[in-house]
Amino acid sequence: MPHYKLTYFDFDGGRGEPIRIAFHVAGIAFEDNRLNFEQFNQMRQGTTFSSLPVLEIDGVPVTQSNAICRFVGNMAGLYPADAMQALYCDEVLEAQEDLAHYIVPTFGLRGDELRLAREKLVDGWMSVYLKGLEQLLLRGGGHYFANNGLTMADLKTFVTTRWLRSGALDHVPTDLVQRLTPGLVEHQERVGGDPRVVAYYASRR
Ligand SMILES: N[C@@H](CCC(=O)N[C@@H](CS)C(=O)NCC(=O)O)C(=O)O
Repeated sequence: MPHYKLTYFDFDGGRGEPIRIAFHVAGIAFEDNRLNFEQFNQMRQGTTFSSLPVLEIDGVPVTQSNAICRFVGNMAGLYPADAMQALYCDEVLEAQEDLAHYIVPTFGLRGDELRLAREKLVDGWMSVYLKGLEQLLLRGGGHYFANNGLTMADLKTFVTTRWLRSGALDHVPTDLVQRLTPGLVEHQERVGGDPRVVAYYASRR
């Protein structure tokens, strides 16, 4: 078995979290290398694209969280073998990358500038992507996005909606997801209650 080392920020969210859950579901041991921002700044020049996550496989680094999701998802039985279902899964993964690119520029803002940017985001792209994701969930049957079961698409969306509902993002109302897309709240609860996901978080305690 190769040595897997996943380097990401030290919080239970973001682009690294679905990968950590999938490793646990796969039953594959991995080195969970969690960094704070100072540690990241010291090592960022050594990463391929000056960003995280980075998965090292026997010391060879690989980047791009969705590519890593597919790789680990395959090993965990969380990535569809059927090409059409894989397409549905990928669509959800990539949509959330788009959404992240709208959210990230607001991180450096403060005060009124932050409030205005976040309000625009909430009424604009965040609403567009949440509603779109709910549509994709309905296309998949309403419970899961693809393959009639848990896939990486569900794990990534679970991490995103949990974050949006947590209050961690100033000026993003914690009831936004519930108001706009109640199906995504039910989905978050469904995924969070999946025994495989429950077992992962139990292993973190
Ligand atoms: N497309 C890349 C994006 C990676 C990315 O932007 N990662 C963020 C953290 S989630 C990062 O390292 N940001 C550091 C920075 O912007 O300084 C992926 O999906 O892995």
